[in-house]
Amino acid sequence: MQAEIYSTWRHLFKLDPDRSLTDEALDAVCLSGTDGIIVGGSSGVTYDNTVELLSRIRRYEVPCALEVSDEEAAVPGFDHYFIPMVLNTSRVEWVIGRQVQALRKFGAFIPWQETSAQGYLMLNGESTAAKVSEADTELSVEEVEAYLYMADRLMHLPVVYMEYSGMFGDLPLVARMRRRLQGARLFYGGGIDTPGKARQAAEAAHTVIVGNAVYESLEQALQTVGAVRCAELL
Ligand code: 1GP
Repeated sequence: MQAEIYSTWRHLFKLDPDRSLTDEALDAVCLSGTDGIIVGGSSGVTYDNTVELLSRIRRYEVPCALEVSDEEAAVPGFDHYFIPMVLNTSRVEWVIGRQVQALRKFGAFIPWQETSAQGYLMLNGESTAAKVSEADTELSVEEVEAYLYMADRLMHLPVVYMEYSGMFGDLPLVARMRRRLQGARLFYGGGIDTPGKARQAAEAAHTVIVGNAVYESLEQALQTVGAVRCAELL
């Protein structure tokens, strides 16, 4: 079996189709040396704004993946597709419900070779994604560990995403969880807005994702690429 495109990705920028980014800023992001770009957002993502962002990113060589959180915004032409499944919610629609609905419509057209599930663990109760999915973010270490075992050992998900979106997370916990994984790749996202935080995250997780900083402090965001490049897993 061929290795997935993301199996060597250490640094990613996440761009939100519902937020505006100037051509200059997009140019800097795409030429930054990042391993890839994930397109995705928690609200306001449509087919049209996703197509528009993809067409702008496609002027560059950087690999580009789509996180499909709404079937309406499933746009062809990306290098890879991630299908999020929220693990720590009691609302089944966010675990498999919406995904099954989408598969009923589009199952026959999905490029399976380029599609991977992501087991999301929402860890910031204040984030839009956690609120929308009604995630139970108040988890003990043992509970986080149990979710990780569920995702990695029982469900064999290829990616587990510790999502702190908007806040810098508990990196020692992230590192500890990464060491538990046998097959899954650990994605970490949340609050990375300096090279120092990027380095810490890259020492803990296989892949680090920088989102908000692109829009709030671009210069610092760009510096996270080099910081991750120099970091080694602890
Ligand atoms: C969001 O995990 C990403 O889905 C990145 O988080 O926006 O806090 O960088 P930030």
